[in-house]
Amino acid sequence: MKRLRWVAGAVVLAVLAGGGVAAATRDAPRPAGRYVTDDDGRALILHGFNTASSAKSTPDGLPELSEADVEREYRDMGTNFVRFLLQWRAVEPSPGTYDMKYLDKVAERIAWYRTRGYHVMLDMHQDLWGNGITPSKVAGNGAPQWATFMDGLPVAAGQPMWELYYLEPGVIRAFDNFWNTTGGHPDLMDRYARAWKAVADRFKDDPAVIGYDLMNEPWGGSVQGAAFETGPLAALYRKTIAEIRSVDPDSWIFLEPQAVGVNWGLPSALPYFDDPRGGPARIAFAPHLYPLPLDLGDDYTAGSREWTDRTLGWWRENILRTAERMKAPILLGEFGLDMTRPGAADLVERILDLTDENAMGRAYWSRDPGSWGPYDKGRAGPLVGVYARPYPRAVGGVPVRVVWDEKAVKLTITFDANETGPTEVYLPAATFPKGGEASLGTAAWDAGKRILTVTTKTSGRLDLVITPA
Ligand code: IDC
Repeated sequence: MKRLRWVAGAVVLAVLAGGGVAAATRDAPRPAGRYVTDDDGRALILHGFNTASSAKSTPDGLPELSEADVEREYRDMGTNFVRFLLQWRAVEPSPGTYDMKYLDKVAERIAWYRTRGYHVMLDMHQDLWGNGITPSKVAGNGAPQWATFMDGLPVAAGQPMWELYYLEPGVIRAFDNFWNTTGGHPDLMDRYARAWKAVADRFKDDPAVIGYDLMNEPWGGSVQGAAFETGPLAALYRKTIAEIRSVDPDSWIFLEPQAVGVNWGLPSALPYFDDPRGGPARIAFAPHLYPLPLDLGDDYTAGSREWTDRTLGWWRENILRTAERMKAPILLGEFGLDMTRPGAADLVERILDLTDENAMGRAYWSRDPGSWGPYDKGRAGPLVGVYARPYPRAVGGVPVRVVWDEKAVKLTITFDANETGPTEVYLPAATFPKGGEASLGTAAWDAGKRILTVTTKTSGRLDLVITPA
């Protein structure tokens, strides 16, 4: 039965993706060649976690997280990035009133990351619109109650997967009212954009905050696909970009496509967005990746592994094509699965290889304790070993590709050097117990942080090879 379901799902996906696949073989796009950069202009390879799903349901909207948790994460995996969940309900508890105490508590958590050299992206998270969706056990989160208008339409409880609630009339109506498809609530998108202005105003000078992910997994309600992405979603993004830029010219703005379909590898229609900042644009594309066979309950094994690998190929081609249109660097904002299932560690490695080969950043879903996360009941699970992987955190040039050859214990970073600064490489204890040696330039090893800083010549294409010391 399960097998039948994924076969059916895969066939639907193949038919839907047909156009994209054909186009992909005709003119495969080249890797994005655009990067999120730090203040010196070095390209950043962002490697980290979504933190955390718990923020969806805590009364104060903060994730269940301590500074010791951040310390442990760095010690165990050397991450340099966090996609930190915010909740609109906590930012703006009543219309036009922004909760500065909440933002101060967020700032306190950002400081835990800042002292350890992390970059923080703030993610205005939502699933199924908001906590005000009834019945409450459907796991809606994000939007405040005052912005939730279901117009008396029902939501049937007891769906087998949380995503299926997106198809319930009450949830669809809440979105239709937000996008003002109904014509009844022209103010809600402006409120959302101004809530972002308040957040940006609070964090614009925090050096650890790299940018803002404007909306998690946008859902169009009764307007779907290209009509949604080029219509109401693009309108919301333009409004929000303008509000943010009125106070913060420098932070990166991360835009997500419609989640349904694109998460499975289908093309997105998200258009190019102008960045009114003066200077090079700082707009990035931040899609998610959840292959359909796994969504349908299969594992990364046998026939479903083959379909999942095809999905990864489509996803890559379609994401690169959209990023090319948007002239934007790419961050994989979410991927993840139950790590206790067969093949799970292989899939995570495969996705880390894919993002390395295209020098994209990535954030695993999620940092929460449990079978998906790195730790369960306080103990490190299989994800920790896979995620503790050598990678260049910052590159003094434009990365072309990163290849981690685990068998040969060799990390190769190909990049076009520029004058932005040294390249910093994280080297985990398991594979580089005494640190690393660099094939080029001069290297300095920080044993405490497990970072090799390599200064190379400042121009030309380089293959920097790191092997164990
Ligand atoms: C999931 C949580 C789960 C929760 C559900 C609804 O893991 O505990 O019940 O959200 O709030 C996404 C979403 C992300 C999901 C994640 C995994 O962005 O919020 O978290 N996922 O299902 N998109 C695809 C998968």
